[in-house]
Amino acid sequence: MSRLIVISNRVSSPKPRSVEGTQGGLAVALAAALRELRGLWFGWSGEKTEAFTGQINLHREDGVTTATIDLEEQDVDEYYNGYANRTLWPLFHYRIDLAEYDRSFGAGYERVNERFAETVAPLIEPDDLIWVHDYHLIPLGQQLRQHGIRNRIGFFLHIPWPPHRLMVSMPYHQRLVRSMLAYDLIGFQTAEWLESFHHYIERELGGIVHPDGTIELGDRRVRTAAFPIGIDTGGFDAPLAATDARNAFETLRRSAEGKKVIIGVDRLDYSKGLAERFLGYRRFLEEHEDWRGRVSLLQIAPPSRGEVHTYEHIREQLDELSGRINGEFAHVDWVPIRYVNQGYPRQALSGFYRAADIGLITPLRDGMNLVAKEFVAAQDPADPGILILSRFAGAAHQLKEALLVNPYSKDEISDAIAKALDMPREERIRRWQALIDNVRREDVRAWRKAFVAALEHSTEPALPEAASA
Ligand code: ADQ
Repeated sequence: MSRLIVISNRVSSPKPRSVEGTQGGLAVALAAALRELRGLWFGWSGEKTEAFTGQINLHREDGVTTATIDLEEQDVDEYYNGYANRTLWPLFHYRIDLAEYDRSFGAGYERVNERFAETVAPLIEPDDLIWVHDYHLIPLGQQLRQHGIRNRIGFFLHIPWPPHRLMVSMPYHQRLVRSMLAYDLIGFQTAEWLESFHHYIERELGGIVHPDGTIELGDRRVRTAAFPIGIDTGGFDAPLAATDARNAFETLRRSAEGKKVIIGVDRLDYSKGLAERFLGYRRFLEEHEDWRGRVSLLQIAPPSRGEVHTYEHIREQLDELSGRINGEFAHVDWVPIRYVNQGYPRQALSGFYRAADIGLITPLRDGMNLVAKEFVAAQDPADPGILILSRFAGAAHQLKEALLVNPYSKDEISDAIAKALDMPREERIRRWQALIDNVRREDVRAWRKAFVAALEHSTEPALPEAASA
């Protein structure tokens, strides 16, 4: 059986399931895939070093080998804080107003990708399958090829792919996209991002997109497809079985004192639509006086990417906005918004989800959004809460029985909250049943199995012409 080599920007230690604690669903899923396929997980340790040495720190735990490297401060500034998070992240989330173009970012990005390639190449054996993850490492496949790697290499993009007309606003966009032709398989979260990628290939590069998703450009043929990522439902669908989850559930229910609870859980990021969400909730309080004092919003949002200044700005904006809304509506015995800048272990989150009546997940743009699926998985089947979900999250393509809203519209958010609060139990159960069926069926295991199987079969894709010849 082939070995699987997973390469991502950061590597987290694959702890045994019992102590998975704060690990995200993705880390858990990748660790499981690596365990099954005797794998290796390569990436940045998160540590900085004075001068890059390419020294690999190997660590073996629970059947998975992790191999990490340290990066120089300049690498982190230009590659991670720069090109990845100040150029690609905003552009790919349709925020060209926030995208920064700086020659040094592009150079740092290519340098670090090259450092990844030269360091990991000697670890690769001829039969290995290689799976590269996300926007930090788009050109890595090409650089691995330059190091003589002939293995099957797949790439999965966790975030949206922008529409063609936005993509071309980035300097050197062709150079970046052409580098992707070195992969054998390119995966996206949804058919929508896949379609945007196809448009770019056809309109910008003059390539051909075949009905089976194979793209053809010059002598390159690359398979492309949508592989919607799911969650590991195991940790979420019996939330009250674990002590931490039960404590979290009871703490939230007790502090709610019989009031309805709306919950939002997001990394503090402008793509998550937090300001718009607060304003939508404010509109609800304005229009529904009878609900004042009977409902509260718990927003959990741990800060991320603190070294990028737009993230300081969004933080200030949300502090100000939550304070203003609370000042406007609060009574001595009621605060409308509880805004918490802290991360919680997965089990505690599952208890919070279970204790909530509404999950309010309204990103302005999101590759998938795992929180929406975690919220669904954690509900009580006999008395489930309602998911209000942005139509611009990748998850909206699957979770159609949620109340889908335009996250830019205060009125739609307000109306959806009112509808969810008044929804009869039978309708909540009917909607939840459809949602949980999808969350269980298209879970993280199904995602990685589908991707790895497609990668295994990706050599010499059968083109329609070839098939009929
Ligand atoms: P993110 O933008 O980070 O992921 P999301 O999909 O919601 O967004 O995943 C976040 C993960 O972090 C979830 O598992 C969640 O439980 C956890 N998390 C969030 N807030 C937390 C908190 N306060 N405490 C603890 N944990 C918290 C990117 C893309 C998404 C895509 C994923 C996976 O932006 O669109 O769904 O990758 O592909």
